[in-house]
Amino acid sequence: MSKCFETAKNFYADLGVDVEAAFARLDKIPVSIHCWQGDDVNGFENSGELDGGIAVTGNYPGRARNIQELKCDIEKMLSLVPGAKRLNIHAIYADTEGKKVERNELDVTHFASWIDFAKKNKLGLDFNPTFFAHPLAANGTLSSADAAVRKYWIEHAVNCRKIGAEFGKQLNDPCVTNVWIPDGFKDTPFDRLSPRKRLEESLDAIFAADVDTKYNLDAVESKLFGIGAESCTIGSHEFYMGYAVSRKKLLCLDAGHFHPTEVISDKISSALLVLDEILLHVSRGVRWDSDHVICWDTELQSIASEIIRHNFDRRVHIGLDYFDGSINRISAWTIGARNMYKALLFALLEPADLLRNAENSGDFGTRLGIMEELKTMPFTAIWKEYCERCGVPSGLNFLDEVKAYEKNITSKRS
Ligand code: RNT
Ligand code: ZN
Repeated sequence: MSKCFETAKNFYADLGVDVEAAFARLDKIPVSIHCWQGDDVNGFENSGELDGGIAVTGNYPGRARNIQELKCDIEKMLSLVPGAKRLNIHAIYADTEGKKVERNELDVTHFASWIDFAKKNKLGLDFNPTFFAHPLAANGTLSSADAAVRKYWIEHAVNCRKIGAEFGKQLNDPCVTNVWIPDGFKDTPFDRLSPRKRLEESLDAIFAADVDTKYNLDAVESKLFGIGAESCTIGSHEFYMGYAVSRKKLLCLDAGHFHPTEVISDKISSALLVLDEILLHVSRGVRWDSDHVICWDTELQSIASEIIRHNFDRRVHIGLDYFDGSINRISAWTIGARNMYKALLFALLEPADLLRNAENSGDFGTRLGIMEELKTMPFTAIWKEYCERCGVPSGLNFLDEVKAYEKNITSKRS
């Protein structure tokens, strides 16, 4: 234990904050890290370009080209990130050993190697049906006017819920299976209602299939707009908020899926008044849903603080969702994930009693004073100690590891 840590701990103790208790609580808050930062949301189907209104920009060399490379990269990234971790995968990451398997024919056998990987690395698994990068997704999926198209995607989603339940069962840790669809219109539609009715019907059909909620939790993700769907997104916030509340599903709030000045940190407390649990896709939009690597900025801190202040540790499932192909992907992944834990730790070090008392007595000057003072507290020493206890690099030395890995592994990929 470093002298710096001891001193820092005392600074926090003076405010009534127990650093050891903060560490113990953080150890139990899992963050679900997405697999798709490693390969620009490509997956292994080779079915074509990424579409659905999402885009990865940049062509930094070294993208994982197959499942072995991706798993190797994930393990590298995990070794650089402290805390309890889960892994979030998409249906397009099925391990079909080179065989073409239609998405409505996927089953858990195609993910057996991911279950082994999760066991080996002591990870819970989360899952997503993939409703994009597929010829049948060109004109809508679950809201399509074509019944055959809807049927295909309903079957895919049902399969994915069953796969999710198998993950939950085999890992003895429930899986969150999240539905996001890209459906929408580039130009102003005449009828916004009919596609929404069809989406509602399709979702009801998907969730009618009997899947054990002990092992699989269903989430639905809203969006404001996507590229090529600028004028109307069928699965809007209002649509899914109503759907999640009326069907008792998890609502997924993605930080990049709202108007640029709208923040999801402000939505958590309202959503949890009417929902048991929610899912977050922690991301960073820059002007649009650009999925930039998450920085330790005000909004990230506010998201973490909302969870910690109200003891939502179990009710908020924290997932990450960003993808940047313009910088070393392992650093992108690692920096974003470390920031999430950093924000959670910072939130855990708030003198909650002092702040609550100040607020409750109407002393907002004291509240502001404490909040500002916290920004110059010796947080670095606490963060470094937490990383060390987790056996991961505590500072910029994580970049040395990324560099060495790049030299020996990723730079050799063409
Ligand atoms: C798209 C959604 C969705 C995807 C992933 C890959 O805007 O955010 O969550 O990013 O499923
Ligand atoms: Zn998302």
